[in-house]
Amino acid sequence: MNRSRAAADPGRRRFLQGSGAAAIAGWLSWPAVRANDDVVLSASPARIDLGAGDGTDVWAFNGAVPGPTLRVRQGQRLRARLENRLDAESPVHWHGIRIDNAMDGVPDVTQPPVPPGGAFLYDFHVPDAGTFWYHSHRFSHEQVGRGLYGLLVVEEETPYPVDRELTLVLDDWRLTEDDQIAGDFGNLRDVSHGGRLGNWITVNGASRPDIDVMPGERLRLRLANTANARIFTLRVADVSPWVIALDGQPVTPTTLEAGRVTLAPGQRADLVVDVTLEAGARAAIDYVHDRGVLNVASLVAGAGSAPTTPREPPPPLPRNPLIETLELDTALDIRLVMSGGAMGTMASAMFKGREVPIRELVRDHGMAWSMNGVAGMPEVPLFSVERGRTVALEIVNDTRWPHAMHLHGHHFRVIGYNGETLPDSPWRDTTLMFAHDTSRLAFVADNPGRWLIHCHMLEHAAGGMLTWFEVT
Ligand SMILES: [Cu+2]
Repeated sequence: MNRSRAAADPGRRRFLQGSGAAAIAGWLSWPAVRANDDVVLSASPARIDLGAGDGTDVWAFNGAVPGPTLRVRQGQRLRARLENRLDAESPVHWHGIRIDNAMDGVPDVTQPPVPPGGAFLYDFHVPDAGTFWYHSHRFSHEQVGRGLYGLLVVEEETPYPVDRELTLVLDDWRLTEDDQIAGDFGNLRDVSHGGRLGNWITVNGASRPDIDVMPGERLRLRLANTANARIFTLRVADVSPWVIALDGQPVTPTTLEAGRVTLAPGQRADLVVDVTLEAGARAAIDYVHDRGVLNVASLVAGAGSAPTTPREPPPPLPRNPLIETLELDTALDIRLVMSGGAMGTMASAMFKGREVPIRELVRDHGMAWSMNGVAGMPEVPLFSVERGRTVALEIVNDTRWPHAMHLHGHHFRVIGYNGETLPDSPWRDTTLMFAHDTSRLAFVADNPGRWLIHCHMLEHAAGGMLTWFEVT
């Protein structure tokens, strides 16, 4: 198989993956930074071992992929200085943090892009406890795809009652036959179809890692999907996980249906797992997809004689200080129609103030999607809303593709899907929508500033699927 075939046929290499599972040395010493003091995030090229061969050239924060896990206590202040040692502009976006607008990391919207050799100090309070992440927000489809991301863990004021917690950061790489990142970022096929799907899946930068656990212990697993486009449905076998939070926001603890949780790009889930395994037994964490099942990691029980029966259900996490009361009677009603993509019906879209036919959009501008008829970042906001008002945002997916819609600066509830009312769906910052579906979101616009709405399948955003709103 030559290099171009590997890129064109992501499935092939993926199934070649995992001739031997590697134990991660020093799993617990994964670089974590307690962010009480100032943190430096240095973005630079690095060579790391993804378990694919002799090493892969990536772009990394502090030389590692994922970058360091930043840990900060809820309500405290995080000061992180980005030092850009790349040959490209690279800001940092703090995904899911209800942040001061000036710190949101969107170039030309909330800050100037950080040039090569430049630096920027991100300095903000973290209002919500939970599992969040940070990543580049300039040419994200390339920069995140090359490895510029890490986790941000905001700890509850009172420690949650588990014995230990583990972070599991999933990624999907497109590697060539010589184990390097395929350079075909933003190619038209990826942009107009399902995004950049890779051929090498990693958990914490490793292929099929064995994760050491102790019989009888209770774990909190913090899962994050940092892939450009792959939707991960994960099955955690042989232990019965509970979900306690989604996208950083607490949910009523419930057992996972069929042991599965689906994470669209950008989404996170916090699970509680009781290690009901005998010493030496394994619990597989599998990626369930339409062509089968792929093991991506395993929990491996070490020696011990602790009880292996499940404990009582885990307690709920304390609520975060979101405004949860939605005033739907007086809400600002907004409709957002997404069009375009392969096999779509979009004939043209507005681009930089001009109506442009689809062929020209694609050929000359790399645009394949529109939102309310506009491809790419519009000059005027989708809507402007006074602070404190509820927004009801109906998103119509008039395309043949799923999308992972992400709002900056706010969490929302999906209050309806295809006309069905959803009375208690969780608070999220990213929601997965399937082809031709309509989703109704609602949130209180309580964070002043200019905020993006975009698809977190990063090729879709690069190909036009983004817009913005303003809270005044
Ligand atoms: Cu999309």
